[in-house]
Amino acid sequence: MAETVFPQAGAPAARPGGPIQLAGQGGVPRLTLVSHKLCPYVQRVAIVLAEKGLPYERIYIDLAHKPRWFLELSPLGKTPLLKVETGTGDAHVVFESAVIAEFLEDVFSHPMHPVDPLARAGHRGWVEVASSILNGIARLYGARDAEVFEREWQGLRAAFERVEAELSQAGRRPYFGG
Ligand SMILES: N[C@@H](CCC(=O)N[C@@H](CS)C(=O)NCC(=O)O)C(=O)O
Repeated sequence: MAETVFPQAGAPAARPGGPIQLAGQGGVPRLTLVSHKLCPYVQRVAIVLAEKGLPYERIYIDLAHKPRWFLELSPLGKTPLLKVETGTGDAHVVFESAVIAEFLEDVFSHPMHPVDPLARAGHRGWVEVASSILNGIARLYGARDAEVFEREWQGLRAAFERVEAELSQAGRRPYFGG
């Protein structure tokens, strides 16, 4: 199944303009997000695409029956993947949600990271914390007994408290970048 996702009305217009130029780009590349309906890591990429106002194609796969073409493209067999076709016809695949987000940040306008290197490093660190929370949620859903569920729940609670404490610092609401 595939759908085309257009930027919301009022979203910033997409254009190349990040700190790094895509070789042979020839305009805005065609983007395809290979997705699974329940995957929160896919949503991380979808949020960055929406924030940057980038149109893209979204393809859904069944992770219980991974298509051969997907396994050939994805070294880890995981969603999301971002297919990037440049104006000159070159096709590339970027994998790992945080890496895809960094790629979009590098290449497109409307930066989401702060410019200051220390603040930027801090943002990247918290992205890792978010990944660890998402992994914890998956373990919670998959808990086989009450003991494991309780342990995972306690771990998540502590992690969310840590995030809340960080977010309560001046200039951090509603998002890490204010
Ligand atoms: N570190 C990866 C995690 C992605 C991930 O775990 N995706 C899950 C779906 S939400 C997946 O594809 N699982 C299939 C599998 O592990 O076989 C990322 O950030 O992209």
